[in-house]
Amino acid sequence: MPEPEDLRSQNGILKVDLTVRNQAEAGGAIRYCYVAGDGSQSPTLRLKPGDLLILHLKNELSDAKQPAAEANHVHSHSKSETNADPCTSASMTLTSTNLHFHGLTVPPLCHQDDVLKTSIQPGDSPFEYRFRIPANEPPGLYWYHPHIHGFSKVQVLGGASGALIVEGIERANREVAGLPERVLVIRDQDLINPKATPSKSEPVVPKMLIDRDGDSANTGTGFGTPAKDLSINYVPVPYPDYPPAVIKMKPSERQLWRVLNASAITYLNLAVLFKRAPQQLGIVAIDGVPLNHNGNPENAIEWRDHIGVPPGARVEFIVTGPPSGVNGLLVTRTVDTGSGGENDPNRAIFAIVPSVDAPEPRSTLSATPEPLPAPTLPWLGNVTPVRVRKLYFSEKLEDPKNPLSATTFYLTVDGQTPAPFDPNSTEPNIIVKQGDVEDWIIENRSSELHDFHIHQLHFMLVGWSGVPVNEPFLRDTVNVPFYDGRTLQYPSVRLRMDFRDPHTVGTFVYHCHLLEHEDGGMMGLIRVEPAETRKTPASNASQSSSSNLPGHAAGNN
Ligand SMILES: [Cu+2]
Repeated sequence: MPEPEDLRSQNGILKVDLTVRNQAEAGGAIRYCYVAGDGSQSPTLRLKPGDLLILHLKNELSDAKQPAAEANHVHSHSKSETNADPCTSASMTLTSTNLHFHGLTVPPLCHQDDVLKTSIQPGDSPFEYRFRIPANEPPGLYWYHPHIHGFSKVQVLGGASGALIVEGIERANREVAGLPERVLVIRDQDLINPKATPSKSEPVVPKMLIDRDGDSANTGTGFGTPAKDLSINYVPVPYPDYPPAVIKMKPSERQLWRVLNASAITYLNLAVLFKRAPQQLGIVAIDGVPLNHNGNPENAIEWRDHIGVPPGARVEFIVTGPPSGVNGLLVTRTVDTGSGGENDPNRAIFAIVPSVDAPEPRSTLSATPEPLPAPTLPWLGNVTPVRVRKLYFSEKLEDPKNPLSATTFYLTVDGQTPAPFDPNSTEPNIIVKQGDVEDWIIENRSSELHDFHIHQLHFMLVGWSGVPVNEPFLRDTVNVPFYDGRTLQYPSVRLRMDFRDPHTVGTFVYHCHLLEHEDGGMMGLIRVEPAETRKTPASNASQSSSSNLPGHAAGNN
């Protein structure tokens, strides 16, 4: 199993040329990839806090139903029709693309991290992304992927994603200083063998059903046809036999594994097994933020023998490789996605083979790091929220009597009329003042898991279905449990949302990170207004009173 190539900033700058390409495979699946100027595929971008990223993105996507040469020919002809300004284009088609820098607190502006209006077409000249990694960005694993509403799933499922590392995790946590580090990008893709019969080693499961999204439905058994195949650093691990990829490690070596779930819809529940026995994994960071970001050194490592990772999330953990003579296995255990959810069964991802002459991973963390300065803002968990909002995930069948009819996906602010996300709407669902901290209760009224994500900021999980949890760390993506029809109240998460950073000012989105749900409308619009535009004290409490303020910083200026 290869590792993605590293592109590192030098003298405070990382200049990258990426071309996004796609191609139809023999079986009909369409694969997507970022190719860098040096030929590397979907490289890992590595920058230090404060560094400048200058990324030129060239769109060479075709509709991929025809041979590549012919497709290019077509697009060279259509060039003159597609020269709208990419900053205001808002064109959302199969061959449009853009980039979202998932987890980074950079402004939602064109050339930075706007996904509402920014759209690059085939034939456009290379589009420049240009921003600084904020000096206070926590060191850890972030990622980049396209975010064209309606077409996010097809591009990400096809493979359009890559890791971005804000360097210095060893400065935040001495426990990882000097460790070899390994970047593991887990993607999902359409089944390579959709008609295969189950492996003989699997128990027989009920006949495969199709869920509302058109994928293999949750069998509730841990076995059966998965909704999607997985790949690890682009090496597929296909159903039905899951022949694992292979990595070698020096016997009992400690490494930092930096895992990105870049799946479009697949939940992971990772474990490392030696002779079937789950091993202790030392989590040091979640969603790009070290666990001791709250200033508590005792919080530096959280030991677990399995780790749930929803689509879009990241987890970074210390793993000790198997001793000589013992092969290990990275697996994902089954995830119960609910009766309306996809089938995410147990499966192998890669085998770990101990070997004294195993090559070291591509990168090793500094053994003598300078400690990171303490955060300047008070810990989010110690801030009292200025208000509480409630939102809910829901789904509606077009024909309530027919469970196979089309489904509409909603993410609604309580009190507003449920409506799928409207890309033409300029009216935000939520208006917030920069500087505020709010609590959001996100309810799930549907029978499948949803995966709440908001751009531009991190939040803290402070409640789980009404029970305080006060996780002492931050996330940017969180699983919201499904409704099984048996509880008096809908399941929910309570999140402490952090709008204190001035980089959050502007208009951006929150959505379900199961991308077929996002594409289907499970997304909302939020505007964070600069602290100084407070009109009246009353506008704090009411969205409608402030909704007529002129838009700003929405990426269209
Ligand atoms: Cu969802």
